[in-house]
Amino acid sequence: MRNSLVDPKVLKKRRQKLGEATPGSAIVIPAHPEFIRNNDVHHAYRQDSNMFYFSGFEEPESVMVFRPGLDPEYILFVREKNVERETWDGFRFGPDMAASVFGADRAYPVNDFDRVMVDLLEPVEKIYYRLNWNHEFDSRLFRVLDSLKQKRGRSGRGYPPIFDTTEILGDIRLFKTPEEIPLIKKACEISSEAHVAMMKAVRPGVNEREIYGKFLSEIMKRGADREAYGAIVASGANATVLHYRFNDQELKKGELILIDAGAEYQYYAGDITRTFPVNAKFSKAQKEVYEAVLNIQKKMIELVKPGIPQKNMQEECIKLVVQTLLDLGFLSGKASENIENKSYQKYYMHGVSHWLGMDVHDAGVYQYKGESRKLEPNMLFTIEPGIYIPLNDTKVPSDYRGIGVRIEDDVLVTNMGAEVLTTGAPKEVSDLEALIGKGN
Ligand SMILES: [Mn+2]
Repeated sequence: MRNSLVDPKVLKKRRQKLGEATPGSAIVIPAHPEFIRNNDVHHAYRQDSNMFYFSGFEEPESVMVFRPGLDPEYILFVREKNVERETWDGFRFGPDMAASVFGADRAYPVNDFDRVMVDLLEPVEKIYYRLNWNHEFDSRLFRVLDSLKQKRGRSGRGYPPIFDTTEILGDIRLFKTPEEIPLIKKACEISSEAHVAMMKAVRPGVNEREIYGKFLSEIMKRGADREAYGAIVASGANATVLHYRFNDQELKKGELILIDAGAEYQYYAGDITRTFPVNAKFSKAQKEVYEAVLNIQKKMIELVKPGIPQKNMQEECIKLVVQTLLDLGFLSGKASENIENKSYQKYYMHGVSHWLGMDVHDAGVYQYKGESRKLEPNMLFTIEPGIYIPLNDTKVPSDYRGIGVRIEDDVLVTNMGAEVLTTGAPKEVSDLEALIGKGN
């Protein structure tokens, strides 16, 4: 007998919160699609974050339906038990066990979805469903809606309206609960420790790919399920390519290496970037840029406290980056003009922060009732300023060209300010220089 990874009482509380926000409706969340038809190869399956957050159910092909206030209120559609298929694909709960383990009022075989769903939707006024996300399921739901319309006949009710779930579910997931925070801390801790291991492994002559392999091995060793996103291991001027994904160059003496990598632990993502010299010693130019970015990052962390509009983070970051670029002599003129004409975008062109959680770019809106969302306790996000100097930028002295620095930590808003969850990965120059290349 297997258990739910998440305490069913916790799942129930999450659904209650969902019900308060969606009276008179049915919320429909399908499992993440299974991409096994691709060359007959099975890929590691990960449940859809919303499905997992509200149901805890990890099997593919399943669907959760929640009808706040109605009976049955919480319904699961799951694969039937099948001895032969289970020999191939592993254990299945089946409807009866799924209902009792995961606390559903009713559970049906997913093959009965079309038929049962018409009856389940009959009394609701509206549906919450994420359209254009899972196309196969879209078609399935539309078929059900057609049957429903026919069943309703000329009652004047017709199709129920469909509302997008993104905001309403994101609004719940945005606030991390006491059960989530230890898992998030663990994901951050595993990620931090793997970064330290990579620092120790970095030296001239090693390939980016080997460092990436080190990361995967270190996070797996510590119980991670997978990497939380495709890691970036970028040495030299590769670091100025924001979404560098080749990870195949040899590390060279005199270059920096930028590593953006995070572990996923029980569905929670860590997201860390560190930048440091391949040969354990920053050059004068590298150190200047690095310490400038570190300074910006620390000032941004100090800004974090409840009540601050989220958009202030980006605005403050741009101000700090522009001042830094003026100090370095890479930009000229007035700070306000450079902010106005966006000249800084040549050196800094991405967002400084994103929500973090079960998804690396986690659910949750940034605008709320037409205004920037204000920070509140238990929100979790990254702070990741960077400066990237193009290799061919003849406006800057040659020893600065091709330097790319980003420093990223994961930050939880507390009642007082911020708790940095990724302090296990050093970022001070002296700490880095003492660690790099010191492994076997
Ligand atoms: Mn990030």
